Amino acid sequence: MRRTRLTLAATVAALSILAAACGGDAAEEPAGTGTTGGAAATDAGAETGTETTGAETGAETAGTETAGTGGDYRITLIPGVTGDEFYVSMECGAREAAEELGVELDVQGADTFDPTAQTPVLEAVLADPPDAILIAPTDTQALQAPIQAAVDAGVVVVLVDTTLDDPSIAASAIASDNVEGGRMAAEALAELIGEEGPVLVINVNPGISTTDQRQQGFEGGIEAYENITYLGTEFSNNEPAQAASIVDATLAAEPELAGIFATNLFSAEGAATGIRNAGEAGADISVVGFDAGPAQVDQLEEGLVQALIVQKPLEIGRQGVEQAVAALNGEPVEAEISTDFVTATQENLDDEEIAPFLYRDAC
Ligand code: T6T
Repeated sequence: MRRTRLTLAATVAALSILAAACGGDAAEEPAGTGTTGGAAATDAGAETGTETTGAETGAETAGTETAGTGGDYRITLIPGVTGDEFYVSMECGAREAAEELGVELDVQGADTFDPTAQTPVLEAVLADPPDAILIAPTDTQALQAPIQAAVDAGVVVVLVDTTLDDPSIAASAIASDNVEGGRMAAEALAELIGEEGPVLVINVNPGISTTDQRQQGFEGGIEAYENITYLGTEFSNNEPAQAASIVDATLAAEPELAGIFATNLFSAEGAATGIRNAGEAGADISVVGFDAGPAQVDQLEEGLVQALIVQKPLEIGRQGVEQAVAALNGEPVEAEISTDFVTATQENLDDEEIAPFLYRDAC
């Protein structure tokens, strides 16, 4: 099968400069031990640096304890879904910060990325309210009222990864610059396909802030290429099998398909499976995926995917705990923190600027 080999060196260099301009890109050294089991609380260490941009907004004075660092605070992390290596890596960063600051961290999550599954998890957590929660809301609207209930119960809320229609109820919101990530994906895909041909986006579901923004950034970026036809966006419901079927159906209708941007880990894994299943018919299609779970890295090595836009979930988790503790201590917090990306290709996977950011399946 012929795969479009990577010619992304120039793009990666340009994007690195851009990323540096947008918030720095110093090397971080994650390393950890222990276990992570989705909703199970575990102790683990992880090293990650913190280079982010954000607007400092003065003190939030939630919480009543006056500990020097972490006091006896209890913090619960509620990821978008359990078993997703993006959130596992976020947990690792949160655990490291919790250990350093001397706070107790518990992780509770639903096993599907779905507001109807996540809301009862949040409600159960609030039955015995912790001092703070870090939460990745699975829908910008549906989680607004349940999270407001947490705030009303006196819990400090920090949004991690995804956000709400009105994030002002949270002490802090920490996320990748997802519009920029989508734009980076458009640029990488355009280069891979020689700036011409039909391209498709495989997204998760509408209403998720992160992936909506990636789609938006991609659409904004791709319209600059007059010989690229944007076929639109299909939704995978976070199911790899559904993403693979989308590739199959699109190829049947559009055999000249040149490229795919898949906006998250499961969509990208499924897109790559779809390409593999297509055999020769998929041989010339380039795929740019978001995230960097172990299976995605394998697919990159196999040549089914040509580039991965890699987030920094360890950093998001670490900063989430730091901001929560600052808020609980009545110290200044940053209302919004934006983290950057690296772009992984077959050629640079082992580089020290890339390898530390690949996601973990355990802390
Ligand atoms: O891409 C991440 C996360 O940023 C997004 O909000 C949901 O999907 C992932 O967890 C990957 O599966």
